[in-house]
Amino acid sequence: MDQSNRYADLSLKEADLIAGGKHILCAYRMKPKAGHGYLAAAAHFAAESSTGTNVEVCTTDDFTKGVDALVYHIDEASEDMRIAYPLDLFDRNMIDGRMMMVSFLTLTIGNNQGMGDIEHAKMVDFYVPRRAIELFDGPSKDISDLWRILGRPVKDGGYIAGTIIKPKLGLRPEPFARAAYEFWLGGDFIKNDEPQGNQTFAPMQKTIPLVYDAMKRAMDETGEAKLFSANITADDHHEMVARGEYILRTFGPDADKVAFLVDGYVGGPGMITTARRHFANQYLHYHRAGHGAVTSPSAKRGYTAYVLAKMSRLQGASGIHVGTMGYGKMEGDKDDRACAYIIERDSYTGPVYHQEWYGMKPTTPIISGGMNALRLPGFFDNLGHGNVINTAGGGSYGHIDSPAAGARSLRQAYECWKAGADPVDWARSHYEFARAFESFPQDADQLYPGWRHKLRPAA
Ligand code: CAP
Ligand code: MG
Repeated sequence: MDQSNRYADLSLKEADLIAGGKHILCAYRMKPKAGHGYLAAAAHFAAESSTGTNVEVCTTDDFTKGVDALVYHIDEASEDMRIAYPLDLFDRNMIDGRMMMVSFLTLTIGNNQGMGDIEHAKMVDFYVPRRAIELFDGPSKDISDLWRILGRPVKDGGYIAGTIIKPKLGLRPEPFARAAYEFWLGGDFIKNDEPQGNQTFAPMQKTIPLVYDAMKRAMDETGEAKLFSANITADDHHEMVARGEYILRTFGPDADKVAFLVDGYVGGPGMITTARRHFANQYLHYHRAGHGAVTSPSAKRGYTAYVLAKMSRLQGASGIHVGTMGYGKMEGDKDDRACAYIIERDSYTGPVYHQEWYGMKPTTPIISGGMNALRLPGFFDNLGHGNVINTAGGGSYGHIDSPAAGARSLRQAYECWKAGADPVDWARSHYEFARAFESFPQDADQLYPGWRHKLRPAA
């Protein structure tokens, strides 16, 4: 059934919809199944994403039609389909009237992901009006809170050198805490790896006290504040709360140095909001493990990493992994810097829409995945700044001298980039950075050909 007379209005102007402030706009790459007209398929997509189904129903009244989602732009050649969703479509909390991300997802990336007349559809950008910015939680803490704790300027406080306790799983409490201590002797920030929690071989109630003791000893020895991002991901809201409260009790006077890690893609918006609202005083670290299922360029459905990052800021993530933009081990390329810009700036034009954030706190780009000191200078060149959290697991625990040396090599890489220095020249006067060349020789050969004879002058 062609529903385009109801769920499409190509006379609508995007600028008018934005000026009106009453719609969330979504842009998709959509291809209909063979034999289906583009506009008819798009209209059905909008129907299923708002007030309709595949047939007219007798219960529809004029008010219903007033909250129809409307296709307002299509370009079949580029598979560009844009839909205007009235703000009133989206569910609101009974307790405080706020908007919720699960409603955005269930409508804009819900049933429409499996329709019989749609080959595929993937959201590539969305726009929210000012009222939506006012109604989503947004971050309660941001990187400036971490810089303050680290004794840095709260504006442009710079690079936070971090790691992930590796191996990903298998360390019992004592070796886990030792790994943390050894990194903190040189670095700023440690996160649980995304699957680490309360495994039977490393019960949280044994591991966390030892990690706190390691933090205190490292802070005493270095005279520097240290940060720990503790994983509180769990299916049950009460379990998450119990974990978070236990960790804060254990860290006691240093609880401000604890961030909470949540595996937000697999856990979903509810888990993020549990952490955001129950622990509003803690930095909320959104890990996106699993996102590749929908965000990978090879995925034709779901939404892009850019959309994921933008959604995370609305939900209140203090920081989210945005990939390594082609410099690390995960999929990505230089243009993924847009995922950083949309969450850290107050105004940015993405692939389709310009977005103003009206002062909503920024979400920190968290850079992770196969990074080490050698890969960082090129990364910073591409991004254009170093106001990020970088977590390098292999890049720290794979350094041939020690995790602390790995940490120092990361910071020296950042200082090298800030100084605009040639990394091989810089390595001559920065020992741990030089030793990163020896630690990761394949990277060194690829990134800095001829480094050996420059760094190891003939004896
Ligand atoms: C990195 C990491 C992160 C990935 C996540 C891992 O470890 O801990 O989870 O970076 O990817 O488990 O692979 P390494 P992304 O530093 O040892 O690679 O940040 O793209 O979401
Ligand atoms: Mg990991």
